[in-house]
Amino acid sequence: MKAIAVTVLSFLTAFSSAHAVAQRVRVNGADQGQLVGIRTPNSNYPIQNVNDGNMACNSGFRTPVSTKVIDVKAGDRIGVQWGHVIGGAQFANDPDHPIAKSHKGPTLFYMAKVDNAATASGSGLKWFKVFEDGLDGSGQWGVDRMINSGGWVDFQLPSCIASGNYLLRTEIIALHSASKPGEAQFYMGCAQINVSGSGSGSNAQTVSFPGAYSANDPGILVSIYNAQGQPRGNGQAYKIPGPAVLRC
Ligand SMILES: *[C@@H]1O[C@H](CO)[C@@H](O)[C@H](O)[C@H]1NC(C)=O
Ligand SMILES: [Cu+2]
Repeated sequence: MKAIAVTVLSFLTAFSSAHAVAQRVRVNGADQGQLVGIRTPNSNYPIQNVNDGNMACNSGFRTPVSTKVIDVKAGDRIGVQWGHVIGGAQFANDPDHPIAKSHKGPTLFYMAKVDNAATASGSGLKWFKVFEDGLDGSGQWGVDRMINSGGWVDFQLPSCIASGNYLLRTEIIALHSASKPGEAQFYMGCAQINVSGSGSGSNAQTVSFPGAYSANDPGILVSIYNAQGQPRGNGQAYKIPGPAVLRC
């Protein structure tokens, strides 16, 4: 029964391309506009190789790429909105907007200091994690909460962040087929922000993209299905990939 349910699920998702792209930013609830201050790929397909050279910010961006750098303050609530395609839904009542419900997994944010967020490449940066939302005790995932919020994932910018330009990396890891190596799906995008505040910086643990993840990390090579075949976790705590979240 479980095997059948899982097979049908992966069959359906393989043919519906029910993926997503990050495409809007909001600051304390104020929507900055579609594709403003964020680099959004034309293709909504995931990256599946954790060593892909574009794991930081994705590639194949819709042009012209926004030159906007969004001003924020340390302590602000920053959100990014995901959608099935650029513009949101692909058609009226699109069941795969903001992403297919099968695509259970965590949502994450990382930041990296740059000189100029409008022009900085995502390569070679030192990223620290500022948010993660995985599996809760009721079997709901970060992706479920993202869907329930109309595609938005918000977090509070830590108060100790030093002022300056940053790339803000938003990520979803879809785990519906992740019991097989190389089948976890990574979706990401980078917003361009300028933080003002009196923070002195932090000694957060930093990682590289690619480099932060390994294909057999327990949160990447994992079955998320319970004995009934439901995607509510396998009975063990789900371990979100990457470093610990920065605490000020
Ligand atoms: C960043 O914000 C500060 C404080 O508002 C401002 O003085 C500075 O010009 C901004 N820098 C960029 C590159 O936007
Ligand atoms: Cu997909």
